[in-house]
Amino acid sequence: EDGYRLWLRYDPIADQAVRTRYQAALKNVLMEGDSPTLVAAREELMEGLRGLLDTNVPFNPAVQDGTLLVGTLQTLAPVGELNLEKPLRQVGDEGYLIFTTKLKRRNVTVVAANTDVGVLYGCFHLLRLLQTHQPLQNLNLQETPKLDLRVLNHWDNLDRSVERGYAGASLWKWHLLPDYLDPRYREYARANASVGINGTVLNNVNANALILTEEFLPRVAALANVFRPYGIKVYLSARFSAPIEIGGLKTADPLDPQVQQWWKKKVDEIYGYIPDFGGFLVKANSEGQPGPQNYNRSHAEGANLLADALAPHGGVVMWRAFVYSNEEPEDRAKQAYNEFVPLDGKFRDNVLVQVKNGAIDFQPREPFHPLFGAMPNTPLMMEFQITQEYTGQSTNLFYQMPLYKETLDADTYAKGKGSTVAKVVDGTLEGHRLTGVAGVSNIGDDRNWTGHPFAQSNWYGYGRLAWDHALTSEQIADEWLRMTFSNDEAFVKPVSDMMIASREIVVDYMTPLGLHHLMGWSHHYGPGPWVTDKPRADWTATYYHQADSNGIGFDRTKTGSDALAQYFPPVQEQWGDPKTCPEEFLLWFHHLPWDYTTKSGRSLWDELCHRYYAGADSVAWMQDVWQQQKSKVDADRFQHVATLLDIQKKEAIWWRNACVLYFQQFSRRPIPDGLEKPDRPLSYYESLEFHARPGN
Ligand code: BDP
Repeated sequence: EDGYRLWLRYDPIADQAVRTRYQAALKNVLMEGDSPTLVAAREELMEGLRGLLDTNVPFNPAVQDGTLLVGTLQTLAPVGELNLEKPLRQVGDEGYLIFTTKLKRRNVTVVAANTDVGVLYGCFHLLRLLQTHQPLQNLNLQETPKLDLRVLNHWDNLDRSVERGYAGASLWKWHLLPDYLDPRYREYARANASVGINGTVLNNVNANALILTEEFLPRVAALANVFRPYGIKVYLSARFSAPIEIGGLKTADPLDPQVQQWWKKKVDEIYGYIPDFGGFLVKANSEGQPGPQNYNRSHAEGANLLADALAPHGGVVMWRAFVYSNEEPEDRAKQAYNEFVPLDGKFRDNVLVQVKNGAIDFQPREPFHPLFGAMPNTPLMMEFQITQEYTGQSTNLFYQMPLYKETLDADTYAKGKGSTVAKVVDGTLEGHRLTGVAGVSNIGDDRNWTGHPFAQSNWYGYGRLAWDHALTSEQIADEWLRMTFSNDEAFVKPVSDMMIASREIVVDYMTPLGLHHLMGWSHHYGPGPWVTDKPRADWTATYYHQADSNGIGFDRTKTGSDALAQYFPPVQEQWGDPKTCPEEFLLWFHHLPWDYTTKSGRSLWDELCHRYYAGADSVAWMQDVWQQQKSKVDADRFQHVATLLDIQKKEAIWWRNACVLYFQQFSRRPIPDGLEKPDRPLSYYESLEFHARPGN
């Protein structure tokens, strides 16, 4: 049991009663059509049903009681009166219906869609019902994804290193492509399709232009061919200066006709290899990457250059808003908004601006990015970071759905109450047709794909939320646990509770009360609240926590950077007053004295200590919860998770001790009674070097 099968485990259902019920409901399968996607769907069903039901389920019999009919309008039409036209009109290109009905007086189950990929998604859903032991009677499900582009962003380099990757090397074996197709490519595609992910950006946003050359394009095309039957389009990160680096031009100026011509030809060439190529993701004028500003052009002019080249082929540009100026700004949190809001309405129709969930950088907690709601004329694509750069890398159990949901459910008030970030992103607030979400992949060539066995839940959950952001964190944890480990209620409930709690626990021992950017220098592993005096102030920790003898926190109100002014008035009002600001964002927006009274009645210093200790103690609770599952989980995965929780416990104490001792220099107050004192001095924590740290 090495986790290789992810959540797509089709072992026989152990509960005899459940299995017998399913065997009666699904006796055989009627499924016509031989497109690659329908073949993939059929294979999945065959494998899934044979495995889960532990019996041979014949395909293509005459309709009888217990027949499963699967297909599109065209392939199901000859079967007779299913009346699919009207309901199918509601589900769109990727949606599907799953329902039970009577046909020729027989009880049948139907999976129907408008397209082959809709059928595939429907099959995965049906299998999920079985894997999670859901009843199959009286089904009447209608599913449509809420977002169009549901994309993974791989930060994979061409040498197979993965930026901020903690699960081994890149899956893409460029040196063996296009000839050798590693079987994992198909497994990857299956896993993505099973949750509805329909796009993948293969290479790092810090892009190497070589990916766009004829050396690499046939290799990209080979991957695209494997992914296509699973409904997955391939995209590439484009380096803005590619016309110079691989095109031999002297400039990459977006208004230069030669540059425009070069991109048009390059894009035509790409479509020659990959007829359904998705488009480009671009990081420009950000952290040293080249961009239009090198030529005094705007981000819109840069994005439109690529958009014009892609438009004839139906491709899109995902232009990242993760920018902060080369001159040190007064508050990095304000930069993206300042640069992008004036460009609203200036982007072509096939451009999405891709915005990180928060304005700094994927911290354990950030308030939603102020750009959401502030660019009504531009489709904004959400970017989440699935890989755990700032949230414990591959050693900490951190279930991210509560983080994603917190952002998606946040109210921007852009058009009055109820203008949630989710509505901005899904296009319903401003009526956008093009919508999407990106997740920075946590996948590598580790045998279990994601390093930490529970990190699989973040890949799974990201996909599920990308499909339907109305799902709850609890629903997703429940599904994933049942599919990945066990349907035993005595297992699912406590472990789900642990997953849900894990987010707040990590926040507490890393960055409680709205603190942020306290991590170790450069590798971002472990605590580094002392990080200071670096090439840029806004890469240090001291810049963000501002601790001094008076207090702690970044003043983003009018008396400080006034970043709050970028939010709509009701948000400003609530967050602008420390009394009404949610405590989880307190020190994000306010610099407060050490004796400030928090909601618990404790002083700010005591509360800070209390949070750090509560966070670290709660990891011991997670260890207990897991230990109680020993008899319910296979020994391999049980032990792997148990050991990682032991490591997490040590790391939580490390974070706690380092941060509390560091801030104590400024607060000059004792660690409250009853809390165990750190066993080493601050200097010890400051001296730690991590040569053995994971990833890069
Ligand atoms: C930061 C990472 C860096 C990425 C950058 C980005 O530290 O490796 O290149 O974000 O998103 O989180 O472009």
